[in-house]
Amino acid sequence: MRFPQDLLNAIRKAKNVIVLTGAGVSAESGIPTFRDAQTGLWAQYDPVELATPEAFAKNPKLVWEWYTWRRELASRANPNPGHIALAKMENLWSQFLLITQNTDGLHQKAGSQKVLELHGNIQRTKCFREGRRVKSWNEDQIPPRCQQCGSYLRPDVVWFNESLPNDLLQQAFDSSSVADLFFSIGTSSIVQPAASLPLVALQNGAMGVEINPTQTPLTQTMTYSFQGPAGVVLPNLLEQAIHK
Ligand code: BV8
Repeated sequence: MRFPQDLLNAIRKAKNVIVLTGAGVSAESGIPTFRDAQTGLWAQYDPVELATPEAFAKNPKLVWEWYTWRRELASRANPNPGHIALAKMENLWSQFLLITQNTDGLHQKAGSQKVLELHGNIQRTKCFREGRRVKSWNEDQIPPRCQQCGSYLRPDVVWFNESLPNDLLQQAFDSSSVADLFFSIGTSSIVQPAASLPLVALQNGAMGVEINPTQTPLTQTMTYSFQGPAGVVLPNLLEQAIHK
C-alpha cells in the first residue's frame, strides 16, 4: 500500500507528535480488547460492567479474579510490531508523547518511555481506601486486604464512573492541543474523556491519522483513516515516511 505523499511529508516535517492508543494495539499480542468477546471463563461478562467500583463492591472476589487473569495474560504477552514501531517513533521528532488507554504495560515492555497511562496499569495494586501502592499481599485472601487499614486492595486503574487523575488528563489535553500530527491507533473512540483528545488536536490544526481495522466515530473526522491492524499498517507507514 502506498501512503499519500502529503502524509509522508507531514511525518517528515512534524515537530510535535501525539499518539493515542487503545486496546486494539494489544490485540496482536493476544490480549482481548474491551469490545471483543472475552475468552473462556470471562466470555459471559461485559468488561465495561466489571471495570467499575460498583461491580467491585458487589462482588469483590469476581472482579479481583478477573484482574488476576488479565494481569497474568499481560505478564505473559509480548509486544507486537505495532508496540515496537511506537517505541521507535518516540525519538523521531523534537516533541513526542504516547497517551495510552491501555493498562497492560506493553508499551513500556516494547521500550516506550514517553508514555502517559490515562487509565492506570493493572500491574500496579493499591489500597482502595488510602490509594497507597502495595507490592505484596496475602495470596490466600481474595481479594487481599490492606495490612495498614484493612480495606480491600484493588488494581491501580481508573474504573468507569471514576475520575481520571487531573494532572495526567490536563497534560493529555495540553499536549494534544499543540500537536501538529495526532495518531489515534486501536481505539473504538467511545470512552471519554480519552476520545475527545483527537478532536482537540484537530480543532487546533493538527493532521489526524487513525489506524483501526474497523470504522469508528472518529473515522469521518480524521484527515486520514487506514483500515488494518496496527502491527501491519504502522510499521509500513513509518517505513515509507522514513526511508524516502
Ligand atoms: C470519567 C481501565 C468523570 C480499567 C478503562 C461522556 C459521554 C459518554 C460517556 C461518558 C462521558 N464522560 C464519562 C462517561 C462515562 C465513561 C465512558 O466513557 N463510558 C463509555 C462506555 C461511553 N467514562 C468514564 O467513566 C471515565 N471517567 O469520565 O470520570 C465521571 C466521574 C463520575 C461519574 C461519571 C463520570 C473513566 C473511563 C476509564 C475507564 N477505564 N480502563 C481496566 O482496564 O480494567 S477504559 C477501557 O476502555 C480500557 O482502558 C480500554 O482501553 C478503553 C477504551 O476502549 P478501547 O481501548 O477503544 O478498546 P475497545 O475494545 O473499545 O476497542 C478496541 C479497538 O481496537 C476497536 O476499534 C477494534 O476495531 C480495534 N482493533 C482490534 N484489533 C486491532 C485493532 N486496532 C488496531 N490493530 C488491531 N490489530
